[in-house]
Amino acid sequence: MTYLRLTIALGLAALTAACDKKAEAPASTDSNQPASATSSMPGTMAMEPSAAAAIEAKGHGIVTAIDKAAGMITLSHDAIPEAKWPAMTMGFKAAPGVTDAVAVGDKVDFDITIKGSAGEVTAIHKR
Ligand SMILES: [Cu+2]
Repeated sequence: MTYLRLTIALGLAALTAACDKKAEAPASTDSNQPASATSSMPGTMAMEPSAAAAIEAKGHGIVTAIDKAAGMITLSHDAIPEAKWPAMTMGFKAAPGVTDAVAVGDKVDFDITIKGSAGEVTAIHKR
């Protein structure tokens, strides 16, 4: 009796151990990849370094178009070193408080939040 139970217990333990090893295998393969930070920061890792990093910056330029319905303002802006942007003309998301505050042709100073290649003008005023 005792032997039988022991055998069963050992057998279960061996099965469990085998399952554990199989379950661990993919994880250890992953950590071979250049994801050394993954183990210390599970979950947030993917978004951290690249896409989600928003940059707050100040800019100067001229309003070339305003689309209040779309919530967009187009600015011919000077270089923005914080985002490594050269001078260019581009559209930004803008809240009504921004699109209502200025007119096409105005020289403006503005605050922007930049994510990747897109930006939102969060404040603006005529120079
Ligand atoms: Cu730009």
